[in-house]
Parts: sequence; C-alpha cells; structure tokens
Amino acid sequence: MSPPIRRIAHLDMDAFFASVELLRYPQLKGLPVVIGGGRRRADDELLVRFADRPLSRIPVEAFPLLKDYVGRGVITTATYPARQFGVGSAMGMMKAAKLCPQAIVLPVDFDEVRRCSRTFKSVIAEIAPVMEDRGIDEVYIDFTEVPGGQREGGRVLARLIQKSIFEALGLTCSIGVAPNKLIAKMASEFNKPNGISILFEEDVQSKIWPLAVRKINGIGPKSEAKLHRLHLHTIGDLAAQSREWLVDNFGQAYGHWMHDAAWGRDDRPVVTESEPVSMSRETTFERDLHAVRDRAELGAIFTDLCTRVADDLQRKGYVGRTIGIKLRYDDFRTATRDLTLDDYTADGATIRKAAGQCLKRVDLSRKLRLLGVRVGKLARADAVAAEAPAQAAAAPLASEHTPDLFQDLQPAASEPP
Ligand code: DCP
Ligand code: MG
Repeated sequence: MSPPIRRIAHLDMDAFFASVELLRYPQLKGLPVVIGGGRRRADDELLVRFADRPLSRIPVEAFPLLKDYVGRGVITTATYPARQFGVGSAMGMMKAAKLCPQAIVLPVDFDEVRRCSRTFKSVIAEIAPVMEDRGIDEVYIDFTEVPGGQREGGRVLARLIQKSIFEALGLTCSIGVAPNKLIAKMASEFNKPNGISILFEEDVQSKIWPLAVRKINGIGPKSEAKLHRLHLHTIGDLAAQSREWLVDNFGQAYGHWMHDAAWGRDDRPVVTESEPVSMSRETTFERDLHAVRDRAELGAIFTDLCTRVADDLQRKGYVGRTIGIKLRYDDFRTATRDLTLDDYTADGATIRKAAGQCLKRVDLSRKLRLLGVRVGKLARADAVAAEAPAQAAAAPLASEHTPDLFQDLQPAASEPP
C-alpha cells in the first residue's frame, strides 16, 4: 500500500440557525424561512396562542411573515428555499420583504444553536479525532490517518460523518475534502446543501482558478477592490502573476501568501482545540473612577463582571477554582490578585465574594480606568460533577467573615440616602 496522502476536510452546517428552528417547527420544511429581527421572540405570541398543542402542530398560516415586519433588523440566515428569492445573510429585513414577502420570520434561539453546535462537533470528534473548531457551524478535520479517510479521496468518511450528524440531530452539512485547509474551505461550498465535494491537487486549475479572488479565505473586500483595480478577478488571474509582482504590489508576507494561495498551496496543520485555561471579563470605564467617591458605580460594575463571567462559565459548561481580579490605574499601572478556592464554582455570588477578597489586597487610593474579573483553573462542569457530586455546588471561602471593599459599598440601592 502507498503511504497516505494528506486529506483535509472542511465541514460547514447548512443554513445553520434556520435549520435548528426547523427541528422545532418541522411543518416549515421546504418553505422560505428567515432568521432575524430584534431580541423579542417573534413567535412568543404563537406559543401562547397554541399552548394547547405540540409546536409541530402549530399551523403554517399562523407564523409571522416577512411582509409584516417593521424595523431595522437584518437577516442572520435564510433557508435554501428563501435564498432562491435572493434573500440572504446581512440583508435588511425590509429589503428582503420586497424580494420574498411570504417568507416566515423566526428569531434565533442561541441556546439551542449552541447545543446543536456542541453535539455535531462531538459526533465528528468520535469518528475523526483531529478536528479544529472554527466557530459555531464549521470545523476542519484531518482525514489523513482516519479509517475511510483515503477511500474515494475521503468521500467514504465524509458520507459517514454526514450520516452520523443527521442521525444525531436531524441536521445536514456540506463537506469539502482536499489536500489542505485552503482548498477544502472552498470545496465545502461547491455542493451545498447536503453535499460532498472531493478535490485533488490536479483539480486546482479546473475547479479553483475560475473562482473569484474573494473566494480565497484571507482575501477580504479591501484586497478584492485593489485586485480589481489591477484587473485581476479570478484566482487564475492571480496565479498568472509572478511572485515578485505580487510582493511588489502587496508587500512581502501578503504577496507570498497570495501567490501560494492562488496555486492551492497551504500547509497549515489542523489544530485540535485545546481546553480554555481561564475565562475573564473586563471593562474600561468611560471616565476614571475612584474606589470611594464612585463606589456605588464601581460596585455595580464589579458585580456585573462577576455575573458575566459566571454566565460564560455556565454557558460553556466549565467551573473554575481560581478567582482573580485585574485593575488598571489612571497612570496605566496594572495590578492583579487571585485567590484559589477549595471547590470549583461557576456561581456569580461565589465569584463576587472571592473577587471582593482579592480587592482588599490592592491599593485603592488611586483612580481606576479598568476593572477585570478572571476565573482560572478550569474544569469541565460535568467531569467535576461526576467526580464529586456533593461538593460541586457549595464553595466556602477562605475567610467568609472579612468584609470586602466593594461589598459594603454594594449594592447601591441598599445604601442609606
Ligand atoms: N451568521 C450570523 N451572521 C452572519 C452570518 C452568519 O449570525 N452575518 C450565523 C447564522 C448562520 C451561521 O452563523 O446560520 C453559520 O454561518 P454560515 O455562513 O455557515 O451560514 P449558514 O450555515 O446559515 O448557511 P450555509 O448553508 O451557506 O453555510
Ligand atoms: Mg453554514
């Protein structure tokens, strides 16, 4: 057997946010549906009106339509039937309503989107462990050493992954398999939705060169405009230029990169996602604040940062043991302090207490321009819960009884008038 050749896949979910909504409302399958609008759940009213039946039995006629939408919202994504009318991501809803007034409008359900995102990635990771997370709905996968990864250029493994994701979630995706990430990313768009596209090095000329320069991931609108001014429109136009000419016009790094990209060369590895080490939130104030004179304001900001870190941890499924703070003074000096708890936590009040303790150990006589809260020594919440179910919740502090500095300044509402 010949040694395996490098095969890299790019997988991208189809009309992701919209497809997630269709899981809840399968009666909308095949219809033009757009996701977008304000924060208000446009289907709230529906849920109340049809509280007596399952979501899948709400009549299609009852859903809100694009033609009735008033506001300045933009479309996040659209189902493929809606795209046939020219409606798509980033288009204003009022403009889209002119193209496809009959489209159904639904808001995005971020929690559900995130859950689906986690699930499809874990399905892939079980089949092909070298996977790089590229965001909510896309990943790169190294097929090279995976069983089936070489058969039919990767088509066999790609089919298995598509089937496994569909069985787990009822969602479809599109996959491109190619010699590297750069080409794989372009290839995954070739047969959308629910498609597979297999490219080899020798296909670059016929399949990649006719595409617009903008299709290269890394050529944005500014570079595109400049290339157009130089009368270069397709990737083939770019490939026809000498390396030196590209370097002269676009600089060393970018010029060399462009030349390689146009010839389909890219040796970036697929980087398996490492676990986060810490999560933090910080904020720079609109004006410098003083610990005593602006204590109510600072206290509220401090609590808000703790709540937000706690939300981040909970949403991403982590708990942490080291709570830290960061201050930047008006002279730009920075101070950090941290405290390690006995038990893991993702609880806002616990984080707030520990962070308050840290605060007592810094100089608060100077004005502050920035405040940050960090939680480190992270572990997956489910792993910790499985190990020590009794301990996971409560996190006693090192010194419960010492008041912390912003603590007695906070909450503002309880201060004497
Ligand atoms: N998204 C967004 N804002 C944008 C573009 C996209 O919030 N300007 C969200 C909605 C998409 C998701 O990210 O569902 C994934 O983006 P894609 O570009 O992959 O678009 P889709 O998955 O919706 O469609 P496609 O089938 O073309 O991949
Ligand atoms: Mg997508």
